[in-house]
Amino acid sequence: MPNENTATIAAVSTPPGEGAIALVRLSGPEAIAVADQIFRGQQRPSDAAPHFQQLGEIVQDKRIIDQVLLTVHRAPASYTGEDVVEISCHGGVLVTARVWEACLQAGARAARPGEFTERAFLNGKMDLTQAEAVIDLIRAQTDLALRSAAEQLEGRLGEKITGLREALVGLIANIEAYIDFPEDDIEPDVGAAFLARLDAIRLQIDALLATADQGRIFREGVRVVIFGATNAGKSSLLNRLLGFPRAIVSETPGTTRDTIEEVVNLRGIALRLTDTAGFRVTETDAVENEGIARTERSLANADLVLHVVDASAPRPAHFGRRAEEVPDLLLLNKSDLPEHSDWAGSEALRISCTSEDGIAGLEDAILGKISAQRWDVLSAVAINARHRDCLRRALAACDVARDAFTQNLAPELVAVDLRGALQAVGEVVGHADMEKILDALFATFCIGK
Ligand SMILES: Nc1nc2c(ncn2[C@@H]2O[C@H](COP(=O)(O)OP(=O)(O)OP(=O)(O)O)[C@@H](O)[C@H]2O)c(=O)[nH]1
Ligand SMILES: [Mg+2]
Repeated sequence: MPNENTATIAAVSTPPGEGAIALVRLSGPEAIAVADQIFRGQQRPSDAAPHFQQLGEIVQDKRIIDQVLLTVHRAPASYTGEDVVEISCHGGVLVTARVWEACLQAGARAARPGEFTERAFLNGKMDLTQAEAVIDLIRAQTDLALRSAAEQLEGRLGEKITGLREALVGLIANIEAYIDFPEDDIEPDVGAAFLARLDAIRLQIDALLATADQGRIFREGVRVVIFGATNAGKSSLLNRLLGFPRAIVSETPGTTRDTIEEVVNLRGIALRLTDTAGFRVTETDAVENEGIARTERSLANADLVLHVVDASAPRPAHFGRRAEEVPDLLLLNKSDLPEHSDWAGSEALRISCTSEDGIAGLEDAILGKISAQRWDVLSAVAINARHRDCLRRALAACDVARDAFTQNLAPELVAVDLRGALQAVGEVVGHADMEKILDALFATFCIGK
């Protein structure tokens, strides 16, 4: 029984359903031998030149299953770093399943989700951030998300992490020199230089941590919550921005009782729009109270709030009640009707969901608000929740190291904390081979005494 991680695996790599072609992929030491058993063409796969396609047939129990194109990639020059065989067959659901089953019968086992990419990582073909980027790339819903994932796949985040690790290793080497020579006190200017380097590292980690919101926004979209009194036209606005009648609109106040969420692509940026139950002050039934509780929860997690009011009606009693910690846009809706005198002189955007007046201006205003945030929507490096966890631990360890150093604690203690930081930073890219890098670096490191 071959080891779990070295077994030859097979999977249908294209999505299920009917298509012109489908791809069945094999990876592992026996991939080419499996292909030899089931493929009949001019050349046996084991004799075929790598990366060239050849036409042939998949045969099982002497019956032809399909005519296919087959490509052999030999280790390590393949996606997974192992021998890989790719079979492009016709895209019928049944045909594809039969080709895949033929692979299994010839000795491969069914691949788990993500197992090809996992092997690429295990074989050093990519770091963990790149493996994660493959998933993001597949799931990207907007151009920006796609670009961010593509840049991560190229290793931009990985490079930044490598830079951080090298800087930390340099610092550790520096401090360990004093462990080896305990009779030497750390001179003040050396100490100041050490702190400056440590602070530079802390700043870099901080800058990466600041991209976490941006990463969430790339992956999930900007959370935009439509809020306001009942009947103000919130659901009408959701429908207008979506371009189709998703939510029920009616003149009865309290129409929307639950939150409704939809994603729109606003010029390349995904907006996760939430329509909420309207706010009213009078005591209402339990369902409506639950709806309002949900509204409050949505508001608590919002990146941007669109506060809709009916401009033809007086200013509602709750108006201005919300604390302003989340950026919001005040929208005077129903601008097609005569405006109530309460709104005279207001600078707020005037829109009409009925006539569509002001909607283009609203889109500009939403994009303006988004670009004014800390998120730099045009810089594509962005971390995910796992990276954030590692980097937070790294930053905390650097802070402890800094305190230990400024309190003149033993250099061993400082080194332990810095190693902790190095370990945590390394986890971002999936490295734990700290000793190896340290050894390599120490080999070239001159104590200079
Ligand atoms: N004249 C005019 N009427 C509008 C406009 N926008 C919405 N309405 C009307 O206002 C009423 C309420 O609209 P909704 O979109 O259901 O309002 P809502 O804020 O979602 O209301 P609740 O879900 O009850 O909180 C409906 O009769 C809409 O047709 C507008 O721009 N102009
Ligand atoms: Mg509504």
